[in-house]
Amino acid sequence: MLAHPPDHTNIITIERHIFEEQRSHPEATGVLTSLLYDLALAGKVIASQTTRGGLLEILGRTGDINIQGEEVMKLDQLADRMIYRLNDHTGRLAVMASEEKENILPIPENYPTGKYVLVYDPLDGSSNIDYNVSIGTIFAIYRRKTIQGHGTIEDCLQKGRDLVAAGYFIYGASTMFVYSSGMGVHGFTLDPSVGEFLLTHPNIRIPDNPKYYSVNQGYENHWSEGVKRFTQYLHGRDGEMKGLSLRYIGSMVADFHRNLLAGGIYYYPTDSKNPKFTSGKLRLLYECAPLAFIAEQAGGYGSDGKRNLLDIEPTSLHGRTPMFIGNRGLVEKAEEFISLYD
Ligand code: AFP
Repeated sequence: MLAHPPDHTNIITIERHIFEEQRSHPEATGVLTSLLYDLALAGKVIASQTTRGGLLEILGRTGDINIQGEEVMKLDQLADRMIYRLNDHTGRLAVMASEEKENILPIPENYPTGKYVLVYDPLDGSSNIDYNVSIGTIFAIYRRKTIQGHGTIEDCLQKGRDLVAAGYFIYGASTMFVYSSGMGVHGFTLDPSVGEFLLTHPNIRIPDNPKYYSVNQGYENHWSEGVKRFTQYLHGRDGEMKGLSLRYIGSMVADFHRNLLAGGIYYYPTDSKNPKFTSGKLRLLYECAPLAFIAEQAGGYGSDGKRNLLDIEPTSLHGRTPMFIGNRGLVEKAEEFISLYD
């Protein structure tokens, strides 16, 4: 017999954590708790598929018919479908919207609707899949604006300030689930041996002393004067600060997650030479607003270079915006350079 048996009371599963957060809201009905738990399940299923990424090459290519007579799906389509299917029948949602789909995703007629709205980017950084680099899923939950029945686009087009909860999964060396429902940011790591997310990073705060800046510096020639000068500032050229190290994965969830834990800034500014990205590349609804919510809950800040991303009202499902996110001081510095030089 062990002299000191392990103390299992210190092991906090995602279920226990979400439930305990709910208890501090006496008015809560438990619907949000269940919704977050549904998402945790979706994350586990997607994680199990991402680890099989390279096997598609030998087990079947996208578009092939597999042994069960089903079409082999790309991982991003699979993730998209998984999140939708796990949430379409629960009666918790009025409507969904996915970065993968042009229009809103209604709840099927034969299922009940609920009071929340889910918007998600099923697989962010998907161009990295073929190279076995970390990728992620981002989600955001709003309260519906319409009163009843099937939700509409109006329910989806809400500003980040109105978020009820947001989070992401990162599929990396381990799978993590990081979320906030407005009471700080908490990170869970999937223990694959028991198939459960366990609390490993309670109350995440962005460290005051940043270490990294993350940007695709290959586009530097296309940036505005303000963004160029801000980048030089990060290099420590004007002597005001010690230069930061550059780390850029090209999967925003992974870049954001590292900077959240280590301190730093991620940015994707406008690109004057690429007509597709003159208003930035990243989508306000699916990527920028949810991560800005997390950043703010962790003591950081997300901006489009001029204003708080959480205050921008989306006008379309797939609208893009420039984004600067991470340590508050650094993001405010970016705004300062942009207002001085652009
Ligand atoms: P993909 O999902 O098409 O790979 O795009 C990823 C992304 O939206 C974001 O996660 C990255 O940080 C950014 O684009 C990378 O874009 P660049 O390749 O232009 O640097």
